[in-house]
Amino acid sequence: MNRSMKLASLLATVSFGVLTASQAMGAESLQDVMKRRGLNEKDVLAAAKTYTPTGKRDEFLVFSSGGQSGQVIVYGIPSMRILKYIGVFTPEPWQGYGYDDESKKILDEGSNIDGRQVKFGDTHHPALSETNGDYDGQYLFINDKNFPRLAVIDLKDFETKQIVKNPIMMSEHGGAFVSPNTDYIIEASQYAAPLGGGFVPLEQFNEKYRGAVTYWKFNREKGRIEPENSFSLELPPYSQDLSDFGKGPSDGWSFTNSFCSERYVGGIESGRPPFEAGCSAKDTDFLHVVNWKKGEELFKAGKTKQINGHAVIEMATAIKEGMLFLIPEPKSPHGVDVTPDGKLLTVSGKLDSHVTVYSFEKIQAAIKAGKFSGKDEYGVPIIDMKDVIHKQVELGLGPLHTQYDAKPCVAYTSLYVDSMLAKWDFCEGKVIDKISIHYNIGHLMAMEGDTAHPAGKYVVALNKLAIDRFNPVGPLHPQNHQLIDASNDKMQLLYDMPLPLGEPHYAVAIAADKLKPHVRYPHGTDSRTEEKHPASVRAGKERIERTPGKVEVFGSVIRSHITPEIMEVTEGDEVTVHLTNLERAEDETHGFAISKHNVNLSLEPGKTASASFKANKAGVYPYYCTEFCSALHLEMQGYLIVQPAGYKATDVKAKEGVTYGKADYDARVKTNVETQKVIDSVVGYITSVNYKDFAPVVALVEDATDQLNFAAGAKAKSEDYAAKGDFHNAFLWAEQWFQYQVKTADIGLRAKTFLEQGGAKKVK
Ligand code: CUK
Ligand code: CUA
Repeated sequence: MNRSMKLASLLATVSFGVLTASQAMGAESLQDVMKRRGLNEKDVLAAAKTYTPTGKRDEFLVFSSGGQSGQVIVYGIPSMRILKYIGVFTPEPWQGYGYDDESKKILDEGSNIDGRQVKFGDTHHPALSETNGDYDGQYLFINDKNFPRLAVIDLKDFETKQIVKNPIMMSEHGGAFVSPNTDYIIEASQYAAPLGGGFVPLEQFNEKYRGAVTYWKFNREKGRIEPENSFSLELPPYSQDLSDFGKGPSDGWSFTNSFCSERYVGGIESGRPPFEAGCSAKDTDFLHVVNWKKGEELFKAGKTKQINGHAVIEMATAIKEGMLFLIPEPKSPHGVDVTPDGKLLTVSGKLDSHVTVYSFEKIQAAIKAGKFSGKDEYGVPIIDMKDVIHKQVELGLGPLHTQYDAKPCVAYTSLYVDSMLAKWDFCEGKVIDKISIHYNIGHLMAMEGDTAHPAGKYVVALNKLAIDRFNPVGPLHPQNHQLIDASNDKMQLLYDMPLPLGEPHYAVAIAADKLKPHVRYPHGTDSRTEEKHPASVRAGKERIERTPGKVEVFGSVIRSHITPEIMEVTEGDEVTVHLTNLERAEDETHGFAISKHNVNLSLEPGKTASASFKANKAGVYPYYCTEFCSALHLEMQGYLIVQPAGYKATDVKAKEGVTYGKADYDARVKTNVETQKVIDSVVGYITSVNYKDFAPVVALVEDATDQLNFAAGAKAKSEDYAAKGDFHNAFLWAEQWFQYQVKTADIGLRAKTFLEQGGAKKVK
């Protein structure tokens, strides 16, 4: 813009009265903005702590449960910017999850519950894989409370790779939690039921209903759970709740708390008090203390009972072998969290104002001495609470969950009823600070706060209700994640983030530099098996194979066309379309959707995905790329032609809208030759500097070289046609030659900018 144009546009704005005089001058001061938006100094400080300028990245990544959406939400800290929704127990159309054949296999099988395709998941607790008790950035696990399932997400590409269904539970809650080296992932039942399913009358609750914990064996090399190497432990019909694995000195043990050890069976409809009264009557419930290493031995020795083909250690065996103990815990407990050093466990009672800190050493001493206060009705030894308490600390009303700080002895506990978050010292047993959060905090999340080496700095309050925090969007409100600066003893509230996807129970935060996800897949990858896709193709090898009643398309996508562009099938054919994205450029994803066929693929660079469908209705169905991938994205199109049975093709040639001649061809070639000069100058610059020291540029150069080779191919075809005097086709191929040049130039310029901004040095 020159000065007079600038002036004119300014005048135009001012005359509409939108801006004040000082803004029209173009420079609002910080004071002006504070005044205009009603911000005080504290607000501005909070903003400065979270605001993340363009191009800057977050220090931590959060994986939050997506609650009833059945998905996982990924966001950054401190910016609180949402980066991804990972489809887990429900379809996620953008990623093609639940639409392409490869992911359908995982989701459909994992959602087939007793012959019914279930369409939601109640995701609760995400868990990151650990090595020696610390996050390693490799895998994420998440459980589903409603259908007893557990999913494995690979953090190489943030995709769901496996869903395992719990073979014996009817509901669960206390998962997913991983052992310090991710050998096992725990899943604990919630509401007691007959193990393995089936009908048993409620009158037999005490005798026949049971709880359980499942120890899912994880094979890290394969990145998959091995159901055949997993086992469960039968537990009394108390409502088991959350769990945690021991670490360090407590490695080999796991802990699961419970509520409703009253074993109340309800019956409000027949005039009895409701569950809420019957399940909270006693002053204490039971913390289950399990020697899972012993359990593993028993499982390997075959001392188990098979239920639905799954090995279960019976309670009687566990008691006899000394692998199961109970400790009373006050009152309606929720959450058991092992300290980073593995020496202590914190348990909170929802109806108690204390947190109780148990000493693992004292627990072991009591077990060794055989010092028990008695047995429960099922014969499980009960350890006396006062023998094993390290400290009881009064924190406030409704304590729920605890996470740990980088500073030794410092913990954070959510106070649901008080709507506060407490920072406290569990060694000394004293409160350091309390901060009001907006409302009804459930879980909380400190950075790597459940590992052996928490990172401190921030805490997020996962509030159950948002109430009046955000602009109203109807009776159903979003949930509210509140970011708190916890780097000092005194905590400071920084930011409210609405999460509108379901009730996010729990979240885990990992240092961003521990994650090393792929930028692209190796050519032709089936992302769900992580192997070479048998139907992947290289450029130029695209084909259509036909057998009676079946059509299989082996196609490709690349800026800006789909090969093939015409797919002719016959009504009634079973059709499978496999598409490989031939791109290597970062973020060059193409989509693929066919009109009216519920086909939607996401094809990230290198990926091969497939869509199978029956061509059940004769007609003409446009297909197209669903990602705005390039200037000619809208032209990335084709037709699925479904011919009626018995249709005979005519030999009349299709008449196109425009015919081109020699003058068109010559003009096109002239432009192409000039374009090539621009490309050459960009290439000249790139090769004159140390571009090989910049990995992303090397990838871009590979990509540009590809496109340039395609350009050379198109140029050759165009010259062939011109030699034959067919200037119509010669022009069209020259046009395609130009399209490839444009893509080359686009990539080349991206590389050049990267080099210039990255401080590349001359080498020749
Ligand atoms: S839970 Cu404790 S607040 Cu982990 Cu299901 Cu929701
Ligand atoms: Cu590919 Cu749009």
